[in-house]
Order: sequence, then C-alpha cells, then structure tokens
Amino acid sequence: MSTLKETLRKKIEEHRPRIAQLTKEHGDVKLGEVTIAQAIGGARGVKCLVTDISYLDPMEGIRFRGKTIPETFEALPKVPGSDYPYVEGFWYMLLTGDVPTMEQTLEVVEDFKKRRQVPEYVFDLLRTLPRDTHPMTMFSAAIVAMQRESVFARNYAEGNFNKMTCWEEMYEDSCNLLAKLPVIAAYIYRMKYKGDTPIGSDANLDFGGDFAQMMGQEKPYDDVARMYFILHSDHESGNVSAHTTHLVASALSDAYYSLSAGINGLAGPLHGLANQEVLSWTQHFMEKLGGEVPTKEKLKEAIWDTLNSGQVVPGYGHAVLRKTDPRYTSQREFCLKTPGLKDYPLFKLVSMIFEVAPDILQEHGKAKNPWPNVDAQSGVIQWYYGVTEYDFYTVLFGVGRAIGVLANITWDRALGYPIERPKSITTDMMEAAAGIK
Ligand code: HAX
Repeated sequence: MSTLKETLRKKIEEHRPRIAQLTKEHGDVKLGEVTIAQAIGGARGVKCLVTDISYLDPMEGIRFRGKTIPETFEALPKVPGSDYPYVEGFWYMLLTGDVPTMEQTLEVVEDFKKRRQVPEYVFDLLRTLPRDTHPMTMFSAAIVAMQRESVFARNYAEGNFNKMTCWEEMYEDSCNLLAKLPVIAAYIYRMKYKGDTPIGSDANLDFGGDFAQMMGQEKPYDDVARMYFILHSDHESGNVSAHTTHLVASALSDAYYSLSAGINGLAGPLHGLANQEVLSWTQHFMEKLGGEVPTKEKLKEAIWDTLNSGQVVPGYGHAVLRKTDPRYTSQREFCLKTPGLKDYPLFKLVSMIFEVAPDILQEHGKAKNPWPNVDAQSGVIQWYYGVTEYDFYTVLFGVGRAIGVLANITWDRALGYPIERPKSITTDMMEAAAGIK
C-alpha cells in the first residue's frame, strides 16, 4: 500500500465525522439566500458546493490546501536541477493537505510511471478521427474511450459497490487516468501538428519532464509544463470544468465519464478556450498593426474596437475574482525572469494590454472585474517555446485541470456526497415571488 493512499485513508477517516456532525446536528444553518438575479444569472455566488482542495478568495485569488501559489511552489519538493516542483508531489498535497517529503513524492513518481501505459486502442481511435478535429474533442474522446478500464465501473457491475470503500476505486481510476494524460496530450500534438511523429514516454522522467520530452521540447519547457499544470489545476469547485466533473461523478459515473464531461466544459470560449482566443486576438492585433508592438494610443483604439463590436476582451474579467489573477502574476514573473521572454515582442504587447485594458474596461462599465485572468498570459509562454498551434492550448489546460478535479471527485466519494439535484422554478413563480403577477 502506498504512503499516499494510506495517508489519504487516515485523512478521510478523520474527516467523515465532521461532515456527519454538520449534516445531522447543524443541517438547518443557513449559508446564504438565493435571489432572482442569482437564479437567472448562473448561480453566481450561491454557496452550495463544498470542497477542501482549494478556495478562491475574490481579492486574494486561489489557495491550494490553504497555500497561495508562491507558498505552494516554495513548499513542494523540486525536481533536481529545476525551479519548479514535481506535479506528483502536488497531487499528494491536493489529496491529503500535507506537503510530501521528497521520499513520499518519489514514491508517487514511481507509481505514476507504472500507470502511464496508454491502451493501443486509444491511439487507434485518435488516428481514425479527421485530422482537423479540434484537439479538445480528441482529448475528451480519448478519455471517455478508456472508460472500459474503470476499476470502479467493473466493481459496481459485479455487485461489489460499497459506499465506505468506493473512494479507493475512484482513487485508482484517478491515478490511472492522470498518469496517462501527458502521453495522450503529447500524442495528439505530435500526430496533429508535427507530421505524425509521436515520441514515446521516457521511464526515467517525471510527469512534467516526460511531457516536455514527448512534445519534442528541450529544457526549460519541462519547468514550463510543471508550472502550467500546477497553476491550472484547481480553482475551487464552482467553475464549469470542476462543477461538471463533480456533477457527473455525483451520479456514480466513474472518473473517465466525469473527467471527459469536465473537459468538454473547459472547451468553451468563456472558460478554458479563452487562452486560445487571447492569443489569436493578440496576434491579430500585431498583424493589423504591421507586426510591430503598437503605441498605447493604437492599442486603446483597438481594444475599444473590440468592445464596440460587441466582443469581450479575452483574458480579462472573472466570475469570482475582483483583482489580477495570481496565476496571471505567476506566469508574468516567469516571463520577467526568463532571458529572451522578457523582451519578446508578444510579451511586451501582453504587458501593454495589462497597462491599458483595465482602465478601458472600467470606463466601458460592464465587466465586474476589469483585471486579467490566467488566460491572458499563458499563450505567450507557449508561443515563445515554439508551441504556436494555439488550438492545442486548452488541452494543456485540461491536463492541469484534471489534477484538481480528480482530487475533488475522489474526496466526493470518500465523504459520500449524494447525487446533485438543485431545484428549478418557472418564470411565473419568479414573477409571483417578485409580486408582479
Ligand atoms: N470584455 C468585455 N465585456 C466583459 C468582459 C470582458 N473581458 N468580461 C465581462 N464582460 C461583460 C459581460 O459580457 C457582461 O455583459 P452583459 O451584461 O452585456 O451580458 C458584463 O460584463 C457582466 O459580466 P461579469 O459579471 O463581469 O462577468 P461574468 O461573471 O458574467 O463572466 C467571464 C465572467 C470570465 C466569462 C467574462 O469576464 C468574460 O467573458 N471574459 C472574457 C473571456 C475570458 O477571459 N474567459 C476566461 C475566464 C477564466 C477562466 O475560466 N478560464 O478558464
């Protein structure tokens, strides 16, 4: 039995009585009220989901298991010769809330290596899809195609479902799935964009290092991958990809069905796809302005053109955050400390947008948050390292997001959270409640 699984078991057993006590003894305590605006407006701010994996403060940004992004990077064991931590150690931390030692981290690294092998039929499936299929469709299809591997589904079908122990099967499915995602993502990339030249996995490398190697990238892209996957992992549980994964899992669907559904939500332009949109929008600007970094005046004009034509400024605004996303700041700091990137024209333009867009969005007066989110900064780093096929960017986001949502659904099973079923009402009922009918 691995240290991670045993530690997780202990944490689950300690946590269960807390949820039981809250439900049984304090179940009537109100956490808030729901207004008509919230019912119509996508349940914004309605406190009706529970997760301990991460928490998003509107002003401070994300904390993973109580740690800010800089604290997370600082605390976790680093890959020798690298500035960023092992993704596997981060997985340990998200699941247990504990910072693993190097030894505990390396145990997960070795465990994941054993789970990496992707069934051949997944590659066959990917090869049958038309090459112009969006890579998110390929990614989601590959995940759901592996559903036949689910330990949970097999156990359930054999009549062995046990509410107290079914988290273990979710844990096994989640580890099996997560370990394979870098292989699948890199395969899609090399098949679709690099003349069908997939590169095999290297058994000596960790999650981030192996992904970089399979992408055909040199150092420091391994650190870019580790940073990127950790930053994109979790943003509490109300965002579309996390909520969808949780919702589907609440029907006792297994990790494969649930993650594939969450990935489909991530593919929306208001969510994960925004990072592809930011880059095409920024590139388009540069092209329109003759390939040069524009003056601030020209840039202001172009941003107003975007708004006046009824489009959103991609990479700006957020449903919860009300300040600059610390995930944006973290990637900006990476650019500022990386020779070459700091003076890269595209980064200069992204920095200039940061200087002018918040004031314009404030003057425009619609967006509740005029500050940049994670997606405003991520594409430029990929572009700099030669990953210029921007419709692939959301797949990178998806590999990262899987870490958070799979940790969440493992805990959902452990705490026995029931099938999700909010109540809907009719327009007539709302009008009656408002006293206008
Ligand atoms: N540019 C222009 N208008 C914007 C805007 C932006 N960046 N952000 C919000 N608005 C507008 C909205 O369209 C809305 O207009 P209407 O009243 O006409 O419908 C109004 O401002 C109020 O919206 P809001 O309450 O501030 O924002 P929401 O919670 O409804 O939506 C979004 C949050 C992130 C979807 C939104 O800010 C947006 O569309 N941003 C651009 C796309 C983007 O960057 N998405 C990625 C978000 C991060 C993420 O999830 N990554 O995965």
